[in-house]
Amino acid sequence: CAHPSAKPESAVSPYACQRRTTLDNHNKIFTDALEVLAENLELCGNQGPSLAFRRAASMLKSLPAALRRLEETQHLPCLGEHSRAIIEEISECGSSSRVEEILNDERYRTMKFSQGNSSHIFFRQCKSLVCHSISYSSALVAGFLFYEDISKPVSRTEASALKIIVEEAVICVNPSATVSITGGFRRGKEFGHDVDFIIKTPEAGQEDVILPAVIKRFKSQNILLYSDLQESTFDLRKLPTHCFEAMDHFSKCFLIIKLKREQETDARAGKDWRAVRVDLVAPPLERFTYALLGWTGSTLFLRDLRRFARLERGKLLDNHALYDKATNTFLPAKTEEDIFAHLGLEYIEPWQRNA
Ligand code: DCP
Ligand code: MG
Repeated sequence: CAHPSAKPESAVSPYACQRRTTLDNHNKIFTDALEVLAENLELCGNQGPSLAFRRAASMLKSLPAALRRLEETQHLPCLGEHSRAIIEEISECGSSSRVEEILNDERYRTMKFSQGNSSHIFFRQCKSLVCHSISYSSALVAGFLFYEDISKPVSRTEASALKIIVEEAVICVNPSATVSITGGFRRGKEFGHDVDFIIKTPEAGQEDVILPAVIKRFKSQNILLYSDLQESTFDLRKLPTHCFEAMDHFSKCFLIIKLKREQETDARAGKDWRAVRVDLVAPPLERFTYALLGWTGSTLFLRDLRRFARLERGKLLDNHALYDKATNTFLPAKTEEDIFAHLGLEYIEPWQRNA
């Protein structure tokens, strides 16, 4: 990827945070193929090489129109030899033989089914939890118990129904707290693998007590199927942290919630609910904006935003803070616009962050 300032104003940036990526993908035929290649590498543990395909796909998703001729790729960033070859083959033959081979590969299909489907993040959590302590085997049990439900995509309607449930519980515990949807649904997606919420508490210290109280309430309502509460390990004195791809230190919980079905009922089991994965995060008020930006994603957008901050602006960004290395100061932000402004970036709306 070339230096962005070396490019003319109209050129596509190599950084996802300088591109507007809506869900309107005009190059799906290419991006689907590149993502299969990336996923296959990830399933084999080759995270590094897979990122090149992810970046190529992400760049193509931001284009305002479909690629018509191969020559159009000449001036585009983030395309290595491999990605170009795949695009060329698809342009000429309609498909890529390598991608077809992967899609038919028994190993890929098995791996994808066992950990690569929409519930893979949950299973990764289960695996790491079980490694740490035998008592956490309940995570694995819950994962299998509700496997069928949690591997099904969650719709926007279901997410809205959950927002009402979460909001009701949060307000009951603390009437001055507010709940916002983050993750893919904030970016306008119609479906997600879970529903992510961020809680804002105006009084200091409330962020540490609100989640246990909300969990208790869900339990008493008999809608809690599984909960893993992670207490805050956030320490202002330890900022800035230097592991920018890592998870944050805020108080959070990973839940499985029973959601009543509005229309159909599962006739076989006489079951009128489905299990849904829900994540709640409660940062301290003065960290809220950075946490909101981080939890809104997409993962690739945030990865590039942090990389851009570090490489192009000498600043460190994570879910907790924005730090200026030149002046050794933390940069305050009341809104997400403030963070983009500190980085000298045009503001990108949440629905344009689907990189
Ligand atoms: N995230 C984070 N720290 C965590 C967990 C998640 O910063 N401990 C970020 C990564 C994502 C966003 O929060 O950008 C939401 O995570 P998801 O895995 O739920 O991703 P999406 O919501 O984008 O995808 P999906 O629609 O599949 O749920
Ligand atoms: Mg999500």
